[in-house]
Amino acid sequence: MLSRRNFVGGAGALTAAVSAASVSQVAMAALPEPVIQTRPDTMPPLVPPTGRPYNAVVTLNGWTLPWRMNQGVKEFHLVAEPVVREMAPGFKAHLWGYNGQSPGPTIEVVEGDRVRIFVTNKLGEVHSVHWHGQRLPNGMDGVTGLTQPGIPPGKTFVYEFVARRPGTFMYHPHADEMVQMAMGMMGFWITHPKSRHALIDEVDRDFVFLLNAYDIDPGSYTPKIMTMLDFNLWSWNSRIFPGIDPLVVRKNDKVRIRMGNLTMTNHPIHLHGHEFQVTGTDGGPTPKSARYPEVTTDIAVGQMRQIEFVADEEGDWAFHCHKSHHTMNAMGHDVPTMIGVDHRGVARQITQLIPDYMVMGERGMKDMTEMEMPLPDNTVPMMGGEGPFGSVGMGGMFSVLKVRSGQKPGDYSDPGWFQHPPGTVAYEWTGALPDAARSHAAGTGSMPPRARPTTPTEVRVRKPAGGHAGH
Ligand SMILES: [Cu+2]
Repeated sequence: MLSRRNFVGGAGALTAAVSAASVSQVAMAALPEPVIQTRPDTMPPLVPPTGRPYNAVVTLNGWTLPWRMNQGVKEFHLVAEPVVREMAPGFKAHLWGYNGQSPGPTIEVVEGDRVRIFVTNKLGEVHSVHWHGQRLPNGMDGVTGLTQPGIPPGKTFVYEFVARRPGTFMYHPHADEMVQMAMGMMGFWITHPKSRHALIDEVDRDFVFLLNAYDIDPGSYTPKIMTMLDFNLWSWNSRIFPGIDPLVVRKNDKVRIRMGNLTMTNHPIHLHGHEFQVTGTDGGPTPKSARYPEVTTDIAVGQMRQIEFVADEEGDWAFHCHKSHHTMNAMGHDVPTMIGVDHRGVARQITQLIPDYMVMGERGMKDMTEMEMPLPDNTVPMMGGEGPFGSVGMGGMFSVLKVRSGQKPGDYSDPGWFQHPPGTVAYEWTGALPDAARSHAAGTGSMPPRARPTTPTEVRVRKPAGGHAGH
């Protein structure tokens, strides 16, 4: 279990990795041994064993990179390499990432820390890492060709700077950007404040994840890197629902969620049951006078948004991107609209030729979540996850905020489905249904038409198949 490639087996194993701080002088002169994580589980917060204390974050379906202290410098070792990421149970993608995973591990430091990051390039082409949003010497900014030569395959470069301002940052390649980011290379960086900060509250739970997107044909493993807009997998930390872990909190916890968008489109992220405030952006903490309550915040391309709320309503609350195509998995995007089309006669004729032919979509597409459709190997249905009341007709950028009064402080384990108090679940009306009174007035508009149309018109539209671009 604790092999070199998989020795981050839990909080204990992480601590063992970090205690490399007590190694010999000879070893300290060498590179810190890279820590590799191959599991897609949400790891418990990495409580800092050395350096200044802070309240560690939890990376959704991810982990924090251990470090060692070397004469007052925090040393990390990132390895850029091809990885296999389980995006959901039954579906693995061949991506590029860092230290065994896409996204790479979260890096956590404290304001004022001097940080040294060794980056080893195990890709087949040049690489560099840009520390998105950080104040640092220009030559440490990681832009290939502009501020440094690309890191050649097989070589290791060193980045070193002081984490000057507290906040939430990202890291990603600035070498062959289109390809390397489409392949999943990115990660989160948290700089905790060194002392109490007027604009950075202490919270009980602090979650982080990246919004990313892939175009992987059903049955294949490698993203199509030339895709610009029409992605078919919308993911959080390279996981898609039902593969994304729930965000588990204790009732009345103060919760912070930090989300960074490294896709090619914006994502309006929506939380049910609570109002939150945006308390920080890539630029730093938001002044209190500029905060206001929201239930959705739009995260533009290349942006980070940090939201906070008190989780004071018990239940299983949906938390998702509000672009409905982004809560779909592969195969949900390029199908003609069949609503209202009666194709029973055609179906009968086709069935004589193709016995397995299925009529789909004429009542909507939710039926497809229950249909036993043969799927190619290595893919997931376009939507679906089994809830306590049946299929949840969504995939992609969707998870659940689970608020429980019985959850122990620091316990992130899944408490199961919410047990609703009697009489608090929507129910079927079985009484009589009176006819609704309907208005038949067409309305007048702001100006009367010059003449009445002589023939009544009803537009009948059948959407053409294909040619569906962008979301
Ligand atoms: Cu979205």
